[in-house]
Amino acid sequence: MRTIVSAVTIVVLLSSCAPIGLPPAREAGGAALTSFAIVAPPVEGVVDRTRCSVSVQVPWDTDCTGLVAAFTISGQRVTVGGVEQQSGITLNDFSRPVEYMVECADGTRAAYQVSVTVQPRPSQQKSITAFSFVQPPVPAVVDSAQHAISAVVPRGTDRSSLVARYESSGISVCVADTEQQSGVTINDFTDPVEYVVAAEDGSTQTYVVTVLEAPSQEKAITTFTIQAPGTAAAIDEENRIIRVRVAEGTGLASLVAVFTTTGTAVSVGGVAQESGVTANDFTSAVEYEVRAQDGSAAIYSVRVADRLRLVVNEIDADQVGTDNAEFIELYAAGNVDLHGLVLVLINGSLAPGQEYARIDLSSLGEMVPGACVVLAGPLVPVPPPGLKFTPPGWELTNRIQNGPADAVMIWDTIGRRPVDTVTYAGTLHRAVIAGEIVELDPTEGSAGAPADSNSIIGSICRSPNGQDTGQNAADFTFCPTPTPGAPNP
Ligand SMILES: [Ca+2]
Ligand SMILES: [Ca+2]
Ligand SMILES: [Ca+2]
Repeated sequence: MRTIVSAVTIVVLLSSCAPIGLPPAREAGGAALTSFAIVAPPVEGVVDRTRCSVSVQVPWDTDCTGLVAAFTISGQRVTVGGVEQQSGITLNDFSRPVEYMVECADGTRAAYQVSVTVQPRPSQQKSITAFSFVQPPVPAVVDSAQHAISAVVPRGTDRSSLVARYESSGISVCVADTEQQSGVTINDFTDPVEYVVAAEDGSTQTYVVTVLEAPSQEKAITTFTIQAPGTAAAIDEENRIIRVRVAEGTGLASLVAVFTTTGTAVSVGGVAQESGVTANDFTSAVEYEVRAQDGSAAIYSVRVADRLRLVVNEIDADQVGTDNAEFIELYAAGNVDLHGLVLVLINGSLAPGQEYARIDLSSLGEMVPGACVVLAGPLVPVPPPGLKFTPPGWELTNRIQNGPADAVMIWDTIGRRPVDTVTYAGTLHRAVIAGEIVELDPTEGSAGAPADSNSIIGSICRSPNGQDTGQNAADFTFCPTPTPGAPNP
């Protein structure tokens, strides 16, 4: 019986909050912890009277082994482990949950579990871990040790208005007190920019962002001429060949070039070149090396010629009956670069004579001494090593006028002067080449080459082969056997 009474008493005494280790119970009987705070550091606790618990969060650097609590109760007294507590005075070790037992005069009790948790230490992280630019999309190098960020943007980029995209472990990033938004905020990177990263703990780290413009790759020769009479030049930028014509008879062994360049230095055979000063031997092609700011180099081949040793060697303008196998044979007496040369056909029935066809020889490359090129349609066989070239439209008949007084001219579009002219079946002392306002004399000497024939097989040919005395009447004859691609008889 006594055992039963004791059990009932215990149940009544603990009718409010249950002791630690048992499920929480609702308050009853008036015993309650009504407020709870830690004195130093001063932190208010949260009292849950339903669960009979108190939770307190103290700063990360608080030593919880000896804290004083200030509290109020509804009841007579409070004990911890049997020790009566005095608000604002009694020290306790809160490194583990502490049970505050509130007792009323009537014997009812409530056990409150006080849990003090230490807030995590605020992060000190304040790194920039990635950095790039949005437009142009250029990555930057982040030097974590030096807190330096560097990027090279393409030449011509406006560095005064760039948007950076970055990743940071801090809580904020500022540039001159302006909080940054990755991928949004515009800054002027003309000079180095300081990015200040703030950590959660209030500390900061400055990164210096330096953006440089890529060095120039420019290394072009933009103008070129030679200090000599009658000079004309053409720069073939695609192939980096500069073709220069000087007056016939000009010595090539020591000529001074005048040029402009987008590079930083020009040299020939390792010798620095000064425009208008340095002389070179242009007897053969001279290689100009142009160095760019970025260190890269380009080589321009400069070819200077005082005359081009190319002649019209044979013309078959007229075949028996329909003219379906016309051809013009060109012969090189020296090395000839055909780029810039055209063959112009001139109608001598007008006064002055007028260009009626033009064949660009540029695509035929270079000829060696003794080589020949035959401009002909499909019915003209050209034995090797002769080179055949069929101009557009030459699969048709009647491409070459038969005279009287018609002419063909090799025209140098770079030097704007004739290389060789042949008037046949008469003379033509005045002709205008399309694009040129001057009248030219296609007849070398007082008489031209002979006429071709519509009734006899044959051609108009230089004889001996390739001979050029400057007198077409003397150099040409009527050959009864055409020899396209082969030496004339
Ligand atoms: Ca003809
Ligand atoms: Ca004919
Ligand atoms: Ca021939």
